[in-house]
Amino acid sequence: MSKQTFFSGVQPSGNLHLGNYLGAIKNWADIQEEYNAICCVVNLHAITVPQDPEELKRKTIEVAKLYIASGLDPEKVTIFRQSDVPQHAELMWLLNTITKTGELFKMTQFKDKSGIQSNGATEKISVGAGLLNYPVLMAADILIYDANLVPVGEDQTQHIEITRTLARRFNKKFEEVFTIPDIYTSPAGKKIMSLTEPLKKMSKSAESANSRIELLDEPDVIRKKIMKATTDGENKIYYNDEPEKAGLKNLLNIFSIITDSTPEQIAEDYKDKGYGDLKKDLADVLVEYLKPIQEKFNLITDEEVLNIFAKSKNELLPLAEKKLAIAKEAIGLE
Ligand code: AQP
Repeated sequence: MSKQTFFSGVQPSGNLHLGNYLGAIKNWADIQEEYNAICCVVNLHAITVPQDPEELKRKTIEVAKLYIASGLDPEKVTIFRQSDVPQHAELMWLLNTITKTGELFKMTQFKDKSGIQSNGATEKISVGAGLLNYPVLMAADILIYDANLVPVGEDQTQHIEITRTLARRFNKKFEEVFTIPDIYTSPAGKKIMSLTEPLKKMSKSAESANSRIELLDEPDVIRKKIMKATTDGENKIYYNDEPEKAGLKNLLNIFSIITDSTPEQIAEDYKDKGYGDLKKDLADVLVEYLKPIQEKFNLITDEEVLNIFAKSKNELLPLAEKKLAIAKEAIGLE
């Protein structure tokens, strides 16, 4: 029986962090043998907010290196650059015509990044239309390869829901063209929170680098960030959902995921100790955890990545062309 396909991606929009790894990339590596895996560096998504051209090129290669350093085997996984397959953008246009603007204005990511007010006021929004249409491009990315599964962090589940809606809508309005993909979020790493504002998710684009552990952070930087992480004044270690304990909860979650334990167990182990002890040990464990990824990253050359992009492009272009042609024919364009 042929394998099912998973599709996912990361934007080269900054420095990849622990949230990107635990919420997404690690899960791809875990299931790469079971699936036909397609892992994209979504550079067209990255330009929905301003990017420096040279930096964008550099980060696109860096993200692919981090995929490989995180355990994705380029012999088995198709690692590619989104802009190398222009059919994604063309399919996006087709899907745009069946997407309602109201659906897009509702998206949490759009609201967060555009600063839209909760009263829905839109007149003052001056962000690019690409940011609004971000989920439609994501739908095209997924549907063009008939992906069965999309492993993402929790913040992206709303975008997969709209992908499913658009696929169903297209299939009903025209013909059965698209596979309806399932969402996969790992129970443990689906939402790693900011170290400085623990009620918000850890993010590449957050202003303060202290808010995130970057995958390529040096050991002393990791230690400094963890020791500075926001907790609370109680200095008492227990695991619960009170907003005041959100910083501690996040540290316990991270600790448990990377040591293959449970947050409750870590809290029990440290119940007679202070936050300083917990943070010091967590920093040590994190340094060791990221070391193999960093070592492998340093061995991969830009040339290797560019060769992988070229090979993947050749493999994917005919698939994407074929699917796009079917969609165009269903609409009456071909
Ligand atoms: N904090 C997080 N916890 C768990 N998963 C996360 N992801 C992102 N942040 C966390 C997951 O990482 C994958 C790639 O994300 P993306 O590059 O597409 O953009 P994003 O979701 O908007 O992530 P960032 O890091 O916050 O980037 P910026 O700041 O550029 O927008 C996705 O699967 C995402 O769910």
